[in-house]
Amino acid sequence: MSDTKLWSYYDGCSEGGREGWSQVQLGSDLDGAVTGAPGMHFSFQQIQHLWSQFVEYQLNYYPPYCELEKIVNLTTDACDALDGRIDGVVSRTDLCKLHFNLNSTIGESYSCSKTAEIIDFMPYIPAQNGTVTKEGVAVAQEILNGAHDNLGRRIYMSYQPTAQFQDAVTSYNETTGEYGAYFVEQSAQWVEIGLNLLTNISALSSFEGVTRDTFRDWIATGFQRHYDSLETTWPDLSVWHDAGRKIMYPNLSYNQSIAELDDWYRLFLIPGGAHCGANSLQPIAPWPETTFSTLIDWVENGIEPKTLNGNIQSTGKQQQICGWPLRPLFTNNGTDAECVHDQKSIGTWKYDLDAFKMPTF
Ligand SMILES: [Ca+2]
Repeated sequence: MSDTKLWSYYDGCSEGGREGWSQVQLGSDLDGAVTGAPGMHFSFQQIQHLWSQFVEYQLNYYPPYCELEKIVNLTTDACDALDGRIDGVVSRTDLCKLHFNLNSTIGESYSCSKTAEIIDFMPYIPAQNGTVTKEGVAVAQEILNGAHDNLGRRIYMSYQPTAQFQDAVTSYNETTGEYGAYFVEQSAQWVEIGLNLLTNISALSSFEGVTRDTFRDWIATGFQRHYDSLETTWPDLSVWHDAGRKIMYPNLSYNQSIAELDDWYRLFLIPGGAHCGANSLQPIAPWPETTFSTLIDWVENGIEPKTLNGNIQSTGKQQQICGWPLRPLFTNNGTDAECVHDQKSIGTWKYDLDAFKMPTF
């Protein structure tokens, strides 16, 4: 009888990423896990999906989606070179956040054919033409600023600049020719069923009576009620890690704790990627397609994944993706790729969710 070890792995993305984290946090017997774009922080994520619509409600402006897409494309154009290489890929959204002013997009013209060619999940919207308005930019800016409560304290972070404003999709009234609210269905149901405990299938359909504080309170309620199931932010991974240490390393500095984590945990942010797939708006961006074999090599053969291999689908070329906290930077007219440490950029990824008194790791 041989005593060959049977290895056990997990690989999933989005809700599958959250479920992978759930297994890790519960101390499963997995030897390794790939958890992409995990939908953990569940109570935050669901309410975040409603925030863009609430911004439009508060500012009383419902932009045609084409206007928001134009803002995204102009942002991509303006921030492309900040990473050192003009290739239509914004590899440094952190620098974009630090240096780009959305107001520069006001007055630029946009034109789109009907909805299906913009985004597949949207309701029918006819062809759209116009110019980017200051109202549209105000909506985009408020979304990117992230949710804050009535006193201006932060509730949650937002998407990186150049991300599509999918949560801000508006509906089109064929009778009046006007644009209006379009609720993200899963989140609208979450409020009524997950938080308000209505037993029939219902969904939020109006923001009447809702304030910024309501968003904070929705999150707090969801956090308390679903912490041991959907929230998936249990921070003590010591059972899984089997070394009696906490993931947060509370006695170490941020960069020291990252160095400790490097032994058994890596984070890779994919430049120009979309949610669990390549991004049609940035087609020359790398997408990791061999992550699972990289994990196996790390676990079984001790090959440390300092970078993650990315494949550029449109060209078939390879590009190495930097491991956090290092950030990509191209030099020598875009021909040489580096992974650099940039404390100011790292700072743009850290938030204090001071609207809450509970710990919000
Ligand atoms: Ca670029």
